[in-house]
Amino acid sequence: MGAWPGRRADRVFHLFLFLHKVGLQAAMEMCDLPVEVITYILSFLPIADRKEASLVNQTWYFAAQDTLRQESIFYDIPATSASLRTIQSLSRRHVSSIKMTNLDGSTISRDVIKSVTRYLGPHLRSLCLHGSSLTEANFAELLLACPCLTALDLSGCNSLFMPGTLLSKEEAFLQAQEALINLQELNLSGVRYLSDLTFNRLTSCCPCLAKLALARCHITFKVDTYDSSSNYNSSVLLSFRNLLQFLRQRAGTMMALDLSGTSISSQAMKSLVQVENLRLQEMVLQACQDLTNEAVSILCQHQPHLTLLDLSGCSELSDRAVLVISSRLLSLQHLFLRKLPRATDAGFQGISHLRHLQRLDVSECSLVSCSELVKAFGTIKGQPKLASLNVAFCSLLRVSSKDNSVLSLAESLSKSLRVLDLSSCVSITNRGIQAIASHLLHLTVLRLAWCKELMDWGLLGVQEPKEERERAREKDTGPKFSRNFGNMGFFLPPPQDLEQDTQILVDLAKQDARQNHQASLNALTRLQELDLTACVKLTDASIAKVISFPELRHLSLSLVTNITDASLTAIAHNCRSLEHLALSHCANLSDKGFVEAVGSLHRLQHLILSGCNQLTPRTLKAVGQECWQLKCLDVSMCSKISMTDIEHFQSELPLQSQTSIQSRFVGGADLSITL
Ligand SMILES: *[C@@H]1O[C@H](CO)[C@@H](O)[C@H](O)[C@H]1NC(C)=O
Ligand SMILES: *[C@@H]1O[C@H](CO)[C@@H](O)[C@H](O)[C@H]1NC(C)=O
Ligand SMILES: *[C@@H]1O[C@H](CO)[C@@H](O)[C@H](O)[C@H]1NC(C)=O
Ligand SMILES: *[C@@H]1O[C@H](CO)[C@@H](O)[C@H](O)[C@H]1NC(C)=O
Ligand SMILES: CC(=O)N[C@H]1CO[C@H](CO)[C@@H](O)[C@@H]1O
Repeated sequence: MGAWPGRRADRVFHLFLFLHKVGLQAAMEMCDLPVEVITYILSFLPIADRKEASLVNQTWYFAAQDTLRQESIFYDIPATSASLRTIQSLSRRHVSSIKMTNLDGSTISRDVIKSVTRYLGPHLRSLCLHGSSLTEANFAELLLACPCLTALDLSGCNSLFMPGTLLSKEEAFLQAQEALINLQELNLSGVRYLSDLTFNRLTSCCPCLAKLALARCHITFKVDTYDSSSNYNSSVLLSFRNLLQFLRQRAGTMMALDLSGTSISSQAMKSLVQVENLRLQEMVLQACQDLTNEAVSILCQHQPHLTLLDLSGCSELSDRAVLVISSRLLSLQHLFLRKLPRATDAGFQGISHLRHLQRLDVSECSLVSCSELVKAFGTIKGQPKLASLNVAFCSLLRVSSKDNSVLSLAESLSKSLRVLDLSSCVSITNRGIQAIASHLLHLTVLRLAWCKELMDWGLLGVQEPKEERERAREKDTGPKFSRNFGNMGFFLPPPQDLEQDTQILVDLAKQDARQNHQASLNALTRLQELDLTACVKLTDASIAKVISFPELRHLSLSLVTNITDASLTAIAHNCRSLEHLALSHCANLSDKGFVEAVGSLHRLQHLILSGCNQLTPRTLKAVGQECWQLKCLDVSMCSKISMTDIEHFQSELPLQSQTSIQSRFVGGADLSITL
């Protein structure tokens, strides 16, 4: 109970912080605002804050409920007895989307299902049962109670399909027909026992189906060589022929298909995309190992209206596929091309033609260089819509002297970009970061892990210190750089003599004006996630100063080994929304820092401290006392914390707490024994 005042103060603090931001100091001073006003104010807050605010007192609870109801939030309901009370309280909110994963045959699972059918069923629109061991009886009970379902996720529900009798009884079939009449989305991913027969029975209850996921289902793509007539209604196999037949019947309504992890061939693709009247908007084909450039080309030719395409992990694809996409799919809004080991920069030359693109993921394409890609996006004309760009781990380092692609990227996407992942783009320089901080003011997520060249002056938004420039020059035995070089490189400098190259010097002069933009990272006031993992050159000088973001939820400074308690306490004080904090191998952090910091970090859910060797049970104690919402604590490899300390910490946690603790190799345990 003693904890309550602090908790409440923290919540109120957040609201006040927000009020302050929107300039409503006057409102702050008035204690009793009308509910309508509180509702209005809360509607500006992120969902997590609203949930928190709803716990302050009754007035705030009602105010927050009104705003929460309007959102489609997925509520996670684990199969535990603690859920039973939650379910009852959720019923008052008319919750429409829930996730009940891993239900099994236990009494508690059955109670949870009963409770859901009773309290939530009438309002449910979206029901996820991923990985549950349901019986047909459980399933029928749930369906019967949910007359308004529009989305049903049965992914991994193998026990439901294994007997092969699903909906074979007429009564069950008629009930399902009634319950699923409005169903638009069906997820059957990972169901190993799906057969033509069960698939046909289930889908025939869903006349409005528009989105179908069959990822990792065992679909037989072989065109039947013998007896072709009897092969539709197989009770043991799910055949491509049957699926094709289904698509022919539903061509007018089907809009999205997920066939990830299947062995779809060019031949099969050809038949699929040419189904008469089929106009797909979304196609997901992750990790289809047999998918060829030819198949992608056929897809692009016959389904030019796609707005979402995911070909991540299709290892056969090369530049040809990527070029076809950017020349044909001009309506694309979301393109995911992660992990294409054969794709190179040449494939992405036309990518800026995709004017409607909102999200692009090309991470982990190991032959693609992030500077080239960044350049392609810097040339977008008109009003780009790109909101999310992920070029993480595009590791090929290609550096060009005139390269100011980060600046042009930042300038051209300044209005649209929200998410930028440059993890492991080791060629990004301090000037590049300053360009980001000057222009991309809408960023909510910025990932710069392993960008090892980043230094304090880059984050602080100041000129490169003279000594460093000189030290760098001394180190360079070969070529000399022009005096201004430190000001121009957005990527690392090339090994060539710039002073010989008059053209470059002219360019330099032109750019000078633009380069006066020097903002501190702190200008990105909307950041919710910042990853600086392994930016090893950063120290307290920048970290303690610039990491001050009221909405920051995720922060990683793991392997930023030089930071000390000064950074930790400053961050705790300036980023009170933190939920995930990773500080592994920050060995200079001490108990003193944590004892002080955790007092401001009441929202922490995940705290990663592995390899912080100075920490003792004092830190555990402070964390246990202050971080009530902690779900995961990692103190692996902390040599001064023993297994006994951890057991003690666990025993002090409240009973209903579900904190999981990672503690491998604690207390300097001998690896050979613990392994
Ligand atoms: C609810 O809490 C807020 C913030 O602490 C306070 O201003 C308000 O008076 C409280 N309302 C009631 C009814 O206690
Ligand atoms: C289907 O379920 C899987 C989980 O197995 C999930 O990863 C996937 O995103 C879901 N697909 C859709 C379209 O909801
Ligand atoms: C499968 O069998 C059912 C009844 O057994 C029949 O109504 C349906 O038309 C068959 N489907 C196909 C595609 O032949
Ligand atoms: C960071 O710490 C290492 C030793 O841990 C030291 O060698 C290095 O000079 C420090 N770097 C800075 C920028 O302080
Ligand atoms: C800034 C600072 O205190 N750095 C120290 C971090 O820890 C290493 C070794 O533990 C010291 O060498 C550094 O001086």
